[in-house]
Amino acid sequence: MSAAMRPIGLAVFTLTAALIGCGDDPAVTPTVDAGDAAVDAVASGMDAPAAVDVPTTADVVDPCDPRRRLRDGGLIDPDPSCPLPNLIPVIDRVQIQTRSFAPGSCEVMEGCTMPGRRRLLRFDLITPNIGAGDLYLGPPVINNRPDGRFEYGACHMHYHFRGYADYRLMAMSSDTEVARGHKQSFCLLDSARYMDMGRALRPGEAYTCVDQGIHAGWFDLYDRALDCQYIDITDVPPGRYRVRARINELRGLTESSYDDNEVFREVEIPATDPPVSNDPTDACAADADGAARDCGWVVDRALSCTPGTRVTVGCNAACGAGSCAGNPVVRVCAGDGPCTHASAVAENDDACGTQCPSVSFMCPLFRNRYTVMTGGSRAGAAYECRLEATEARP
Ligand SMILES: [Ca+2]
Ligand SMILES: [Ca+2]
Repeated sequence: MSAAMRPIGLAVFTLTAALIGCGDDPAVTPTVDAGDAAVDAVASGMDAPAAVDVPTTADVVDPCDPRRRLRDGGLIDPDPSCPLPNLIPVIDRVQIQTRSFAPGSCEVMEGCTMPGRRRLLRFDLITPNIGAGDLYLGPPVINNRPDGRFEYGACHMHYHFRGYADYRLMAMSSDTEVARGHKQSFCLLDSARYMDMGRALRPGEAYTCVDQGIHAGWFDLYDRALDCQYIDITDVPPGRYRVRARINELRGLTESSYDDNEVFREVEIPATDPPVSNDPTDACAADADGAARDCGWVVDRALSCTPGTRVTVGCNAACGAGSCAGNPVVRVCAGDGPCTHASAVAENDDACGTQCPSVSFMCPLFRNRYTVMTGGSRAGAAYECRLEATEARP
């Protein structure tokens, strides 16, 4: 960061964009043993390994601080006398879409769907932590010893918590299962606060894909535009059904309640697909790449800037702000809300000699609000984009 650039005070933010879950086959074997101290723990599993600050005895006073567990060699279950997390599933933004899959695509190889034209029931899955304690998993790999509860997605190049969510399509008035989704694995992280619960997090405090968890009062969002985030309904006749989502079925995560881990949402499956919209946050109807596409985007957040300054926003350490893993893209829109390629203020795929994106633009004198969207360079693909914004006087 040059001397002329400065963080935007409180507006400097770090937010981790969504990631993908696919693949039931564990590419790793459980090898964690609790004996060794993990003081030099390094997270890997993303293509850019990140150092993780593991607390020592001296700097952890709170015996319920979940981070202290890292010292004991990785993931161990929390002390039941400490405040526990409680996850609940919420289904949102249900959408029906027909799209084509190429043989050899990630989603076909990982068993989510089949080659050819397929009809999909897509939806967001939001999992708020409404419990009193933080959910903390830490890095998927401690000293290169993967925890058995994580799996490595070869197509997506990072670790997910195995079998976190299970999706079924059920008949309206019976327990008959009509269609089944892929058992979805998640990278569990802090997407945003849930209904004003919890507390604001300091920059860098939010959990990410390389140091996973969900703070109390925060939620993880799995966007419907992501790979494998659907039930394939190609062979399902039109009619009314119920979508069922269950989380943490195997209780691999310790919660204060398991009775609230199932949710139903009624859906109408029409005979033909609804008209295609121009919403850039819709999932892409075919394979799509690059920053100019108008599908498969995730709205990250809206921000303010100081009119007349030059704003640089991105997730690219080489350009001086933020960091990324995988291969993301960013787009900046004027005002609050998403925008298309034609109306974008700026967009970028790769910058400063890396696959991480960064853009610069003048903060308009008449309108000081902008919205940042992110996505995988290949629509639906895994990425992590920890955005930061800086302002410089021209
Ligand atoms: Ca629960
Ligand atoms: Ca990129």
